[in-house]
Amino acid sequence: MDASISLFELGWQTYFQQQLSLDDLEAHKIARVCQVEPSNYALLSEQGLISLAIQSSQPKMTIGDWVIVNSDNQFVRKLDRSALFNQEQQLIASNMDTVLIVSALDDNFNIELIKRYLELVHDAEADAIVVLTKADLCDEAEVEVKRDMVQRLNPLLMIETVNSKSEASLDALKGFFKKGKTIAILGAPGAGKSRLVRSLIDLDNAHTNFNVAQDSLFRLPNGSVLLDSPALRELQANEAMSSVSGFEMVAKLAEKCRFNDCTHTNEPGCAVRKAIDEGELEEQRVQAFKRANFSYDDDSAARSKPHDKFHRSAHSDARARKHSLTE
Ligand SMILES: Nc1nc2c(ncn2[C@@H]2O[C@H](COP(=O)(O)OP(=O)(O)OP(=O)(O)O)[C@@H](O)[C@H]2O)c(=O)[nH]1
Ligand SMILES: [Mg+2]
Ligand SMILES: [Zn+2]
Repeated sequence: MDASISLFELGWQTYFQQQLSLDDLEAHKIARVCQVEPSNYALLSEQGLISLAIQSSQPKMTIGDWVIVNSDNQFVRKLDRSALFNQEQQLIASNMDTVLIVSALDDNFNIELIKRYLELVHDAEADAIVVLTKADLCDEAEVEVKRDMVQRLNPLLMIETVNSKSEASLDALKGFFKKGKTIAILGAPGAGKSRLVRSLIDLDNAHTNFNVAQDSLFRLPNGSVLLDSPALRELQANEAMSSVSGFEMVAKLAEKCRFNDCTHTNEPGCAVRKAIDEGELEEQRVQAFKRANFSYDDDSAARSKPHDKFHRSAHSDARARKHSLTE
């Protein structure tokens, strides 16, 4: 354990500072959950690693949470969160400022999955940056088309294109990592997440991680913190799987439609409509499939109207307030 660790290096921000009482400042310790085990939490603090037994009297906590403990390392309280990923009552990660949504530009490019990840990030009340990887595997025109497709989801969305042949493309991203920011990553298997992290982490710096078993918090350049955990990896993989399998189902049915260019709206002999009518397929899935496949030609509605939800999210008052405190 690195003894010289400061709260700021762990991602501490004004938003949390403002929740402290005089007692906290004089007698208590501040720590951040970096690992959740079956019977205890591992907490990182300026005083080192703390093991906190999980008790039913405590609120449920997750990786990223800030916790106040007393001088005997007993739980005092959990600080309010600035962001939270949770699914079906399961807490997955908290207090991440920015989530990188990583997607490859090659044949695995999946606009529907990017959209789904954006929804998760929006619900978590964090900011999203879409990182499109493997630009070296597509020609420039294709990169532009795919990039536009993502931008259409939200005109204010930050998008960075990177490729492993040119480290220069990472500079824009690196510039974004500010001291005290906590970053998380979402992306399908093979999207290039590990490669991205490897190129972002300062390998010359021996203190890249916080030396905790099963590291969940890593140091990024400029003093930001990368939050990673098994639960987060499970979440991103599940989303990727359901997105792909849902699409495959629609694609398989579409092969059985009478017309090759069937739009699955009202054509006779449409196998997709039949499956919907018989309750075997959700209309939503089909709409998603169409958006992902035909959005250049026949989804003009989506083109002229940015996705309401993401659009709103960019202007959310609560978030504006929260972030203005941390700047
Ligand atoms: N050509 C090219 N290959 C890349 C790029 N980024 C990643 N790759 C390759 O894609 C493969 C998968 O990359 P990873 O970084 O392991 O992907 P990941 O998202 O961490 O995958 P999982 O850990 O399985 O979820 C590796 O063979 C990388 O070398 C890129 O920009 N260009
Ligand atoms: Mg990986
Ligand atoms: Zn059809």
